[in-house]
Amino acid sequence: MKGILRRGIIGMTGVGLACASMMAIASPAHASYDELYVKSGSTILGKCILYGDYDVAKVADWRQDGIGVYGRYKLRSGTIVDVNDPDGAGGNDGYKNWQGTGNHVVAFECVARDGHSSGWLYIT
Ligand SMILES: [Ca+2]
Repeated sequence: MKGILRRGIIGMTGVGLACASMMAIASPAHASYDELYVKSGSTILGKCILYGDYDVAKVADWRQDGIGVYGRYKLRSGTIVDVNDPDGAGGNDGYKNWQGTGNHVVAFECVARDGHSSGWLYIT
């Protein structure tokens, strides 16, 4: 009786592990969300986001001040791509998608065209 109970518990643990590994396969391999703000003092000039599997970029200029904001995204291939939002807080966010290209972002920074920068964030 004791032996059967113990086997039952061990069996359940095995099922639990199988479920956990199946869930890991079902979910995206590198689901990500990282954001950077570019600021002038305490004023936020814009925001740059990386999401998807480190392969979707979105850039938003927060202030209609005549100065655009761009995200500078460095890809695994070594190519650097600037994703631009010209100016203003309107709905024209910069957007770039590398899904299905086999490429993804390894580092990015958020830059205002007056020279302010968030500094680089390296994806590890
Ligand atoms: Ca602006």
